[in-house]
Amino acid sequence: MIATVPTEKKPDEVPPAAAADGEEDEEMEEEGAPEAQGAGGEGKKKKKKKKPKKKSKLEQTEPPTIGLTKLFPDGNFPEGELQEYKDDNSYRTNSEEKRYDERMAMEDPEVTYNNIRRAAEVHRQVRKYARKTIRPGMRMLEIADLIENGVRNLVEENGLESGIGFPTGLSLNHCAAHYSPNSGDTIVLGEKDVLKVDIGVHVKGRICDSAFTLTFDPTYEKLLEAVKAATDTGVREAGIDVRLGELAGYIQETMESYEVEVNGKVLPVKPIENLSGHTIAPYQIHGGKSVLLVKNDDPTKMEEGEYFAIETFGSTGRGKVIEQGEVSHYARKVDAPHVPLRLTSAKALLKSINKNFGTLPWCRRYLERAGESKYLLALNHLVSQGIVQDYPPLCDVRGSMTAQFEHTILLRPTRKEVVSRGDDY
Ligand code: 57R
Ligand code: CO
Repeated sequence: MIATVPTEKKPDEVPPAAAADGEEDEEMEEEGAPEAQGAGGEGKKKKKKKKPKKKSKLEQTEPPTIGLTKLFPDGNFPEGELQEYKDDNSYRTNSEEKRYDERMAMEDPEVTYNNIRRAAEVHRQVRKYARKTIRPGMRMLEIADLIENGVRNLVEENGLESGIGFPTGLSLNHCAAHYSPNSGDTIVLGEKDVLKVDIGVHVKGRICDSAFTLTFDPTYEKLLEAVKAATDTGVREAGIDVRLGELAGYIQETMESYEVEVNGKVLPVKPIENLSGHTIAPYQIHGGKSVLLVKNDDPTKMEEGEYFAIETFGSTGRGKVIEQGEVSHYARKVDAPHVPLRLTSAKALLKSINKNFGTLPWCRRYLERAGESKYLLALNHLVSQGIVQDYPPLCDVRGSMTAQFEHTILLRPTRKEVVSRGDDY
């Protein structure tokens, strides 16, 4: 048998597998036949109606259930929105050295951007379903479940490797942050409510922290517009070597350029002075740097390689929040003191917290889901011993309305990547 270099592929040489799904045949048939029979087309065989190409691409279901590693089998997840650095960091865009650093980053499992991108794609797909499904009349517990089931399915929850990044924030009206329903919560979403949906997704501790605001009547549309614009200003003006106090000034300027007319009364939109964006570190939602929303003299600079949650909060009230209501949000302190625990139940609870959450934030429902019950005494003991931090809901004055929009950005060596950007916000 003389080995010849094959000239052109003869039909029966298609690898057996492909033939099976008839996809190829379709092609072949399509391609071959008509042309072959001379351009004149005499005796032209009637063109068989091409049945629609069976889309091989797996589509996400509704509600979302398919793990994203199934939808992105090559493990490469979509890059976010790219924004170039300005001024004396604009050289980075085409810097060979910085491009090299990024290639190295992508090869390093600790630094690769693929983890945050996978978390961000989960975030986009879950919020897409949430935005079209959340409606007045639904219980807050129901809304929390639909979001958390989506996140757990799509991120293919696997202990501390991948899962929910922090408690689903569903703060309403004058409450701006850190409210999530506890078991037994009976609150129902109302027609006139302004709902902040703050969702966290993590892959190997890289947390995608992004939030949006929903309202079901036009009264506060302008408030949402103001806060969305302020967050986009923060995202646009963020960059390597940018000082946090200055960035806060740009955010404040945009926010205060808006006003809202409510029942004929014109109200200024105020940035909430004691809330902030923040750096995000592996398994740590607050990495230590805060991006406040009112101009200040914080000279701290943003640095290459940092992850920032750029979030702004606007209010028609005092523009200041206080801790109010029942606590749902908790997190073990990163630098928790190693104090001897007298309460054995507290020792056991801490063991469960370390196993299930480590330093990732959690809420009471997640503790119950991990099998804990009658834990409140032990939990309050861990809080009083300074081992666990409690995060009560943060609210402006009753009657005021607050809104939030948030994106996670990555300060890559060559450019800024808004990893959580979507076609919705
Ligand atoms: O992002 C326990 C969580 N965060 C979830 C998120 O800003 C966070 O207080 C923390 O679950 C814990 C704030 N800034 C002062 C430091 C000036 C709040 C508001 C936004 C939020 C929810 C946040 C804040 N602090 N940490 C992240
Ligand atoms: Co945040």
